[in-house]
Amino acid sequence: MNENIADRLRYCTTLPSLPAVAIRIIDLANNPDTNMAQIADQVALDPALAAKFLRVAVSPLFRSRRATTSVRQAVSLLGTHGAIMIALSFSLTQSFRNQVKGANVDSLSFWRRAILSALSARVLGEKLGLKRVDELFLAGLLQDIGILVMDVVAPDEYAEIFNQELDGDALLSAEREKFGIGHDEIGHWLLQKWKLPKYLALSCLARNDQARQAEDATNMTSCVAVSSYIADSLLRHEDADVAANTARKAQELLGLEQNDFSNVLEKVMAILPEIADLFDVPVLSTSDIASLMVEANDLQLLRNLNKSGELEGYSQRDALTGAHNRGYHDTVFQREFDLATRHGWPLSVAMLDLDHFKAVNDTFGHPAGDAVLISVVRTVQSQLRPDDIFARYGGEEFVLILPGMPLDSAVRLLLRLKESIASVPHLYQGSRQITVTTSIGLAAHMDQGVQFSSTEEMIHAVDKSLYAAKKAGRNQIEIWGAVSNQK
Ligand code: GH3
Ligand code: MG
Ligand code: MG
Repeated sequence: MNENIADRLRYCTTLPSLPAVAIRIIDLANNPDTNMAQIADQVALDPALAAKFLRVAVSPLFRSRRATTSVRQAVSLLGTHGAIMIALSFSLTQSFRNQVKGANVDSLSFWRRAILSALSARVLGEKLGLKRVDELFLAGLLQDIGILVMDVVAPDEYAEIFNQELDGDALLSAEREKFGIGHDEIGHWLLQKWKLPKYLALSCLARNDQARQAEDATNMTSCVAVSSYIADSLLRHEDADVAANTARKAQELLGLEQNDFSNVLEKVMAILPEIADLFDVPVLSTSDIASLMVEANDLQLLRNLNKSGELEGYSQRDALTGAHNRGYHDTVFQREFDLATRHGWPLSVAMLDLDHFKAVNDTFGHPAGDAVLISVVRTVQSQLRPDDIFARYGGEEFVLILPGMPLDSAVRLLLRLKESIASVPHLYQGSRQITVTTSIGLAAHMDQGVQFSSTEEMIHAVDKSLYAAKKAGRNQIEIWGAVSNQK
């Protein structure tokens, strides 16, 4: 540890200390023979804590509809482990909020972040089916506790950094630059000193990739890391980069796909008001929560609208082929593009243009051409997922929107589509067989380092790639970025 800070910590007389009740509860936590009655007795000694317990037991975290009137009942409902974690969450929060009053960091913004991380860590754990979700709550809550320590040992210098409201990573690097150490290591040191279980202390280092790997961290630590990114993105939700980074981390560290991830956000938002109230921390205003709910719901809502066909009164379908029409395409493309940009989800878009289609008309007649168009649409649609959008863009040009699909999967899908279009003998008047081939241009947004600035820019790229596919001899796929078509 940085010597200067280590000295300050050693001689600091104003470091937050553990409240008596927390010390006894940590002892209970470290003793495998602890029983529920012992915990209930400790909690009952502290009337404020006991009152919290009764409220937690009926909160949405535990979804209990049983009226709980005694601390013993509450403890048995929460289980030994749950009760210990809840007791520590409250007693530590309470004592810190009372003790660290004189310091300079904006304490409300600290606790706001702590509560968001705690709840997010817990909800992530539930989503992943982890058993120790109460521990996750406490781990999320305490992961940035080192901030309060830095604030006590170096009040003026530290507040200067903290009150800039940087996101988690930026804060850590600003600390390292100024003090040679980050609040993550200091928190880790403090929780060890307090003899909290090792995995709780380790949660302070969750955001540090190297420490996480070196310490042989569990899924729990990764949940805590992602919870901290979620807190960043909820507190700075107008910043699309932060949101995109969070979704990426959830994917990278926990393998959470976009739908699961938006469920997590939805759930956090739904429970947040009550938890914030329990901890007496005004986390976000009601209107903030409302707008966040809208963002988290965007995707689901869009999907539902797709299914019920109510998208803003558009007539969605092309009369000849039954594919989606251009107007519908434009609306959906814009929404999917915005969602992908905000959350960092990949979005692949392809444009398909049938080859030498004029010749089909000239050879077999216009009605035969129509029949081929219908048959091509049917062939493609039968191979798509429910959320994919296949729209007729113009005459014999189609656009395929593939939400959440990275480039390599899109290439595989399009190769299959290209082959099946070419191999289907499109029937006309029951007997005439017509075959056609397709040229395809493809681009992926928010994948492999490619990010377009607008739908126009993206569709232009797709169109350019299609043109390159035609020029290269037709019946092939060109990928934006992979060839010399980027001018
Ligand atoms: P390529 O794309 O390979 O360069 O050649 P192409 O012959 O397909 O050229 P282009 O895309 O310029 O021509 C499109 C043709 O598609 C012209 C038009 O007659 C035909 N077409 C457009 N819409 C329809 C339609 O609704 N029904 C029929 N039968 N033909 C259509
Ligand atoms: Mg064309
Ligand atoms: Mg054509």
